[in-house]
Amino acid sequence: MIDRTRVTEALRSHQIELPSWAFGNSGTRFKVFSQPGVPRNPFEKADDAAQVHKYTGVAPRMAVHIPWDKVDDYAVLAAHAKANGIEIGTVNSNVFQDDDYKLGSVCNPDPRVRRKALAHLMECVDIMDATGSRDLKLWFADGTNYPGQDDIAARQDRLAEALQAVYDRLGPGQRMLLEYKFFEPAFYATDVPDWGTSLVHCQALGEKALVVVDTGHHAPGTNIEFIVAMLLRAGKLGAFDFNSRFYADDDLMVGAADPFQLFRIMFEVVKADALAPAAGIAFMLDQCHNIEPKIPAQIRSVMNVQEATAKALLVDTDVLRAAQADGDVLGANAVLMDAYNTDVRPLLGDLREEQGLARDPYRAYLASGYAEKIISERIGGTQAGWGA
Ligand code: RM4
Ligand code: MN
Repeated sequence: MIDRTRVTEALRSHQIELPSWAFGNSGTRFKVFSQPGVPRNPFEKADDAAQVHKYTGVAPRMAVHIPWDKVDDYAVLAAHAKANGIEIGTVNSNVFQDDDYKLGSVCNPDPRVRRKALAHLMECVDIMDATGSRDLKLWFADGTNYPGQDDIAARQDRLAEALQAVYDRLGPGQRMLLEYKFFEPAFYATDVPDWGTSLVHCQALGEKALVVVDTGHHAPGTNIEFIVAMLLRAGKLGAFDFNSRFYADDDLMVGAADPFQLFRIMFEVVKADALAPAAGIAFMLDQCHNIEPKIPAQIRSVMNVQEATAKALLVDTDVLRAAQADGDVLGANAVLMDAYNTDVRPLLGDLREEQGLARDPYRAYLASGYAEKIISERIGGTQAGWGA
């Protein structure tokens, strides 16, 4: 029997972090389509992120990306977020949008470029000190396009050296999260292409270094929940970057391409009792909304994660374990599918209502008039976007 109180309590404690860049203009290398009302600075991004939290009740943090979210005083930005009911979350470094980084950042063969990249990573830790952020997220576009272009092993040594320097700079309570991506922008050998590479570096560094699983950063057909189970088992899962993709990394809304996969991932998390904030896993969205309106897309994404999580919590693990022990292949599979096929929207609606929220955050936001308000108010200035 499923204990409904346990399910709702778990859902209430689950938190999802929003990416500041989801609120700015974005696109492909072919075209960025601008949308009216898009934020012009990190403060307005925080205002929009706060709307997502206001209607969902489970998204109390916004991650920032440096330099896209560069401000003069990060404590002021943190205070602005706080006044709107949210906090500044993970600090994302950006060592991929400078001409100097053509051949890589911390893995670059040129020591001058490596020093420049490292200085940026250190600056990100300074920002964490000012915002009170716990996590530094590292994603490197480093890699090579042609065999022989650079020495694969030497690049790993340079990477390890930079990671160690950042690790040593972390203050108490701060962590670093190393993200992997199998290809793009590098097309031959990415320097952190997979969870194995990330894990090896994190294990060498110590307990403050953890792996990030970006769901869009795997080859088609990869069993992501297996990776999640392995990292949880090793105590090395630090965060998720949720999104979905049909082909390459497109940062589509999480749960849009494969809600069943998202359920399977969340089931591993639930089984490991790793849902609550105390477990130390940051459940972040890493998405861009190129053609759809941004705030509603973030709300929809949060709802998608909640729905997958609710279904994962509904798996009758006692019955499942018994079926597994009996070697009842179909019975065990049916337990999982029963949970997955449950319509959890009424349950989530009840939960929101108990918290004084609308049953459907998406519709409540649309009816609120906020979208019309920002379109009329945010006139002039430069809209935030990639590289801004
Ligand atoms: C990268 C990676 C990072 C994100 C940037 C915007 O592909 O996923 O997590 O910060 O994109
Ligand atoms: Mn990511």
